[in-house]
Amino acid sequence: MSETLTIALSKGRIFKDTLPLLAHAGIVPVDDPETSRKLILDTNQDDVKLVIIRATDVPTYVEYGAADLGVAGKDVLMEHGGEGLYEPLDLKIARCKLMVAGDPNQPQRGGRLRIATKFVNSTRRYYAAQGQQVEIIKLYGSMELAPLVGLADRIVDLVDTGNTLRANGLEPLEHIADISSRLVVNKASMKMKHQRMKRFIAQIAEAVAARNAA
Ligand code: PRT
Ligand code: MG
Repeated sequence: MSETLTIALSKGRIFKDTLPLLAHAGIVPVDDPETSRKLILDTNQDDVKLVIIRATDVPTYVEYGAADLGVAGKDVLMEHGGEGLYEPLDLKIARCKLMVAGDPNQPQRGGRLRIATKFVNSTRRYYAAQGQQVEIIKLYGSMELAPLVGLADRIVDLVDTGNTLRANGLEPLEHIADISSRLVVNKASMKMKHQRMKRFIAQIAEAVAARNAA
């Protein structure tokens, strides 16, 4: 009897960078999510399916067992809170940094520093650890705009090359965390499908090691 595995992935860079790791475990999707409208993708293995969802929804699907496993950025996991999940493996893909950014020459408004971000929880924790009282403004995207139009003094966002910041006259100012994507695992699945899950995680771990040795 073979146990099925459902793996939650988001489109874009996480899907692209996870594909070679899955291939190492002998798993190849039948459809391409960038061109297919299917949300459940079959693979070459009858007992493995991929569900394609928003990056921020991956921890929720895995926590509730709608997927046995998933791949999520550490930024997303820090916001979600990791209690309901196992996080057995750093995949070392989709790497970037969570940073405070702004225009260092912009005159400070009086009062509390205002920070625009979609990473509200991580931002609150970061400034609380510094003992600094800040006002956090939740945005869902295009954070770089906020300082330009006087909505905020600073932003907290992911930075890779720094090109997006530079293009908007902003600079990285403070490093909050190094980010990479993690394999996350449903706790019940880990018990109920132990052998299958263990084998899959070992294969992915091997792929990560091989990739980073190359
Ligand atoms: O786009 P959507 O709203 O659907 O979801 P998402 O933005 O969460 O997904 P996606 O696929 O864009 O990102 C998935 C994961 O990739 C994130 O959760 C991170 O863990 C990781 N990652 C790695 C990044 C970046 N690098 C990155 N550079 N996610 C986003 N960016 C963005 C950043 O927000 C900024 O707008 O790219 C811009 C900065 O890039 P540079 O190179 O100009 O510095
Ligand atoms: Mg995006």
